[in-house]
Amino acid sequence: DVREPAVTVLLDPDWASGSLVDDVRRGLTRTPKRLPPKWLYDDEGSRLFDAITRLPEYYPTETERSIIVEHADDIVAACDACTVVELGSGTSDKTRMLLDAFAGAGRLQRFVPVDVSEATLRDAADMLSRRYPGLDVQAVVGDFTLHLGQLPPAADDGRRMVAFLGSTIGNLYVEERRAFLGALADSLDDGEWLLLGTDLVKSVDRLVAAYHDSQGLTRAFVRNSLVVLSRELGADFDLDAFSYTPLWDAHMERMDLRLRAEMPQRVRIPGAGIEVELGLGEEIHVEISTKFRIAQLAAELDEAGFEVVRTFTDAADPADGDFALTLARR
Ligand code: AVJ
Repeated sequence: DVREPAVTVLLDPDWASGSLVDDVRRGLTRTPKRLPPKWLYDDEGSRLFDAITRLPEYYPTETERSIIVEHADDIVAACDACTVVELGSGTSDKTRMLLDAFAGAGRLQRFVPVDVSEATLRDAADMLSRRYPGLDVQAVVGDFTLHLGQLPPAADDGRRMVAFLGSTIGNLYVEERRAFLGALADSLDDGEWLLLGTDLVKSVDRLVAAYHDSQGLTRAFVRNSLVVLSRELGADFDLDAFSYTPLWDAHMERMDLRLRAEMPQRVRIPGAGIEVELGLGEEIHVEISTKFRIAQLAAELDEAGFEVVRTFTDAADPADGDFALTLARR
């Protein structure tokens, strides 16, 4: 029996416009200028990101997929969850392999995809309801930085596993990451689970190549943030006057993706009611992509109230892996 998915909308209808205006006002009037990466994913940005994940230089997506393929059964066997929550679920593409493993073990009762895009979420929820007859799909239209306290409970007083894949956590600054992990731990009960995907520190050459691809897709993806501001807020950026400069921050161990003004300019952003000045060479920080070390990650999880149970990577010695999937228990 195919069950109709339930969809709970936690975002206000004007969430996108309201928080874009707030973020632009705050981000472009501070020094250095900064735009939060969530605004990269409009339709065009999502399409570009999808193309990036298929580039030979961009190893994280395929590597994470291979770890899930290899270890989905181990993950299911190592935890006792019957409900899977996925933060930033999108099309739930990689998660399907995980859900297959839970279903194969007879333990899949409820799936809770959480995403800001209602249309994508409804499509994914319908698809998954048909794929797993009897599965209780409780989709949540929400922002995982705002709504962790309102996640649906596990089915039948069981336990949940929150999957946060794709190294999306690497987009958060250190203090945001600490707040996020703390809030996530607070939102779970003792004994519930986290499955966290993180990209690992590796050679600078490979990291830079992954964010400076030869086809220019990453540059287009990062520049699209200015296109979004032009369309949504009427901003008059001179788009051709920005160069893309990805750099490896060796101290913070993160890729730092910025746009640099190659001509000084004054930009009007009527939708946000501001005008901003950009000096020659001034940069807008668009995204960070933090790379992790397994021991440091375990320490951060521990500090947030999680205990690492198992770490899966794509290498025989986890320390040599390109990407990690960490299973942790609250
Ligand atoms: C989706 C945040 C994991 O940081 O690698 C890819 C985004 N930005 N290329 C990443 C991204 C530029 C990606 N995450």
